[in-house]
Amino acid sequence: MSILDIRVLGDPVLRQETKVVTEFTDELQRLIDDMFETMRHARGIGLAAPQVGRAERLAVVDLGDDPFVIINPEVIVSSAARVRGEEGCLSIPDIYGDVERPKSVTVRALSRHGEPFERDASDLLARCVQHEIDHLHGKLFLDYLSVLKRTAALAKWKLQAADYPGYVRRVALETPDDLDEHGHREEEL
Ligand code: K2U
Ligand code: ZN
Repeated sequence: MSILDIRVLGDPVLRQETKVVTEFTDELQRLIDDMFETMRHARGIGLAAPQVGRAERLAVVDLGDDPFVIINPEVIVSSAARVRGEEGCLSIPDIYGDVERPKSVTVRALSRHGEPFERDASDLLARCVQHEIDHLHGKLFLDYLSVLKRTAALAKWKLQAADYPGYVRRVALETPDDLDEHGHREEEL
């Protein structure tokens, strides 16, 4: 498995529509495994294929105890109840904003082996799957912010965009939070 580079704001791939997955090849399985490893290294709980520069309509999700893949996902039920919550994005590091979304959703998707399933989600899991499905249609959480908040977020992003030449975030070179600068885990000290 590999840790992939993450594409950041400004890369056109994040604004493109993805392609429906029709073939469940060994290469697709490798991409899925690499996306899980990349998401975990970047301390995320979700990751969509465009974020690693791929056009497949798929995302991986893992809040910590139940990893799953959503391929060609659609939200088929949304609750009338909506909640606001803070969101960030692995493709827009260090930028956060409040987004209002349905509190609960039902998602219809294919598994990594092409089997159809439906899954209910609420709270953080619902927010995550909606955030990932947005990625598959070129939508980012910034798009939900007020003009004022989005302008402020983009101004802040411009100050740090130079850290990501070519709109690439080299996740493999990043030190996970629980390692010190020597690569030792805190409890090893
Ligand atoms: O798609 C991504 O960029 C990963 C997102 C998914 C997400 C965004 C907002 C709310 C929930 C999930 C995050 O950057 S993953 C980072 C994270 C970790 C714990 C809780 C919330 C966000
Ligand atoms: Zn994101």
